[in-house]
Amino acid sequence: SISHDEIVALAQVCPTPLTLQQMKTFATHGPELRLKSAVFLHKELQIRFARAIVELSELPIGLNETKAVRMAMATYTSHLENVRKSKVPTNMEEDAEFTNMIGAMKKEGSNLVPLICGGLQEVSHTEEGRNALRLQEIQDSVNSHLDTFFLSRIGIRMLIGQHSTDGGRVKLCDVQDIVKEASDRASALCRKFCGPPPEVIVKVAANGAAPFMYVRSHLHHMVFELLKNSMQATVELYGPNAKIRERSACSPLKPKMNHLSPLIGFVIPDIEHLDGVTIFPHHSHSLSGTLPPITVVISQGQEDLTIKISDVAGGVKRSDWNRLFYYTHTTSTKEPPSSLATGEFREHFSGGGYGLPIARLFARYFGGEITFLSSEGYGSSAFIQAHRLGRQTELVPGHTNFTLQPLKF
Ligand code: W6P
Repeated sequence: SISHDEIVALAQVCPTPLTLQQMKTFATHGPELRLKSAVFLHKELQIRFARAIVELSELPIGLNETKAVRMAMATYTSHLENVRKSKVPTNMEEDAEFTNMIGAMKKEGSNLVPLICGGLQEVSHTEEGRNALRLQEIQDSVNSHLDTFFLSRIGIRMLIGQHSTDGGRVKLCDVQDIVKEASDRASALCRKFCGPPPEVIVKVAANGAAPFMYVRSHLHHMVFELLKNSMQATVELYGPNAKIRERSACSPLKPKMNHLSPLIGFVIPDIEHLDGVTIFPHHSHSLSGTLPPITVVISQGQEDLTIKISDVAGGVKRSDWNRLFYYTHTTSTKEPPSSLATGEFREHFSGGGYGLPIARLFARYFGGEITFLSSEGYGSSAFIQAHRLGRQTELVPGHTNFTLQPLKF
């Protein structure tokens, strides 16, 4: 089997990032390119597995020593060994075999995110870990190490998926349809665990419907995670069990200033009488329990597709913004009912709060970004931005030169 030194040496070989367009070409131009793709992957996957193993071995505050991370390292090591001892495909039959093998590896690696985040939970519950994570610098370091590893993982899974899915996973996307699907899924989860969901109003700019090449599941995940968060925040503020109602019930002239009401009209009651000032959300939302909607705007320009997702759920204070993207973050402020403390609820709403950091990695993987902003005391907006043209290379940790490398076919 492969030695530690051999893994470290392999990890030092520079990975070769592909562009969306190159991935598309590989997957859609017949048997000859398919074989080239297999040959490329045979070499490239070894490098990327090796890098991923080294990244796992370097996880700080003892995370690398946890059972979960050791299991992940063992999985990747076995994948690396199996690719290494497999034959470089020279015909379609051998390619089929190779494709089966790497497809099985992708399957085996499916639960790695919850596995490793479980390891992080474990560390954070030890006295040492808890103390370490209290320091912002350590928290940030853990987070950026995990970002690096999970980004590598996205790249590996993308390459495998692209080779083993008919026609590849890079496709022209109907963004409006993706938003609709993500919105339906988020609404159903919200209804199940938080309460009746707010309406989602989708606006498509004139150019928003232009052709857009991307990986549908990546975009879906980004929109879904952000909508879920906006919905949960909206329901917690305005829904049937909202805390705000208790506050609204007290005299508007004596607001509790220790926690500023998100309803400006409540803190400064007379503002409603000012000409030209629109107050939204209105008092009535908090009094009647109706939910202010979430707004999604889809637009495209020369370079970017942007999806802006806005709620009026009171906002998040700026010192908490970073925390939204921590793997240790729990999105829920209140304890979940104990019957819901595990499983699907936890996965989506409390303690399983790694949906947002992973969503941001999906955006970054092809050179995009997720930016969170908040008008504190009013609401939040998140921007998903993705390059339109598919010329952007993958972001692959360890690859320092991000300019396009010509691939010879
Ligand atoms: C909030 C908290 C949050 C996180 C992510 C996206 C939107 C929102 N809105 O209040």
